[in-house]
Amino acid sequence: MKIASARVIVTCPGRNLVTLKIATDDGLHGLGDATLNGREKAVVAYLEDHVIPCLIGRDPHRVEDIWQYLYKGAYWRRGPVTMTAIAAVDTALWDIKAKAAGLPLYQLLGGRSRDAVMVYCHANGADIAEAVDSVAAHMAQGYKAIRAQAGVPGLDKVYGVPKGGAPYEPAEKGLPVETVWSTEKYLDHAPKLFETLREKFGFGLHLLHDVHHRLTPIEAARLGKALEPLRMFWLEDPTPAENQDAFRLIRQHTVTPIAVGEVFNSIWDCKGLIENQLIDYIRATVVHAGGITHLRKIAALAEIYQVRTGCHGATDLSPVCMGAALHFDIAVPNFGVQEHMPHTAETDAVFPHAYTYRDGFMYPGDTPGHGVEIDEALAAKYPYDPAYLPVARLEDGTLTNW
Ligand code: GCO
Ligand code: MG
Repeated sequence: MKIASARVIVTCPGRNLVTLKIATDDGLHGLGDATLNGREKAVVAYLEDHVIPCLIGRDPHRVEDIWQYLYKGAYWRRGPVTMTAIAAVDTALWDIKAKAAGLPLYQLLGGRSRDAVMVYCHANGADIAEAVDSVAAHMAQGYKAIRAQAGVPGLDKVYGVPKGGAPYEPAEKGLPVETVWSTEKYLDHAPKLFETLREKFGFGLHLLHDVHHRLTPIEAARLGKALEPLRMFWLEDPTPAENQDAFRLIRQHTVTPIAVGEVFNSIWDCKGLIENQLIDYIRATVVHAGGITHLRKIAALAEIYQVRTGCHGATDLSPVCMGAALHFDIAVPNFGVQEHMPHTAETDAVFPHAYTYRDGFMYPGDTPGHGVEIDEALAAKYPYDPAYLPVARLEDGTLTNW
């Protein structure tokens, strides 16, 4: 079997999504997600100009060799654009391999380690009362793990909290929107949300919270300590992780579990955090961390340090990534939880899929491959529409982490 062709498909059924489709001379095809939120066209060019010409004629079964070829062969290693492009190829090749075998992808990854994949959803509100209602509504849908975010008094726009009750979507049309951030206003308010949630709903529910890289290590330590009695499932991205040692300070002060890694793209980004047991959950996922091939290596490293997986699964990761992630999740021994932000109905129609949600859990399905396809005619009806993540400034105008 040989790779006969490969194409990049860009579609915007509510948000921009990039898909790589690889076809073989045997008539099989595989799909890989190549979406890098706000930088979509960079990955499109990387794939079209530099990767696809090198793929034609290769044996698609040689998944590891092609991964090494694209990683080592570029000389310029790592980085989100490169690793997203490699991930797209890798996911499409695993899809082809599993289809050729007539098996769901998880069977090629060692088979199921569990019956179902626990997922967490997003609950949010303009204030604590609204966030409480949103948590109640998600509990009614069966979710066992819920991420809660609430507006902060004195701040107009807060990460994770949409305006007007719409589902949260991080990217906005047009050039980047500027938002204002105040750590002082947030830091005293955040514990109140979780105190209220525990008072209302007790401790039988997993609660998660995303700090979205906003705090310094000592501020993060303070928040972790304040949240300790509320027994969080995790506190996510408490501080930026370029300097992995920053997490030592957080760890010295709190036993609140820490989750990091949605922006990571290689094992080198998380090596120190895992080996020094500075985190509890690693959030790298298929599309931004080099595909199934590389993510398995990250998970294997994490396993020996009792760090569990918690794959990123926001709406900017397409259904193709979600499908592949669910096969990974159900197979990997040290699975923790999977993020689930449901896509719009338009997106689900463009990407028919075998995966399903039921009562707090997701199931990858048993279709050969990763179980996600693309309706190209429908995809063509939604042309690319530039959108960006917001930027954040402090109240004095200083640019800060969004
Ligand atoms: C999450 C993330 C997202 C990101 C988004 C960026 O935990 O789901 O933080 O909301 O901000 O995926 O593209
Ligand atoms: Mg996050």
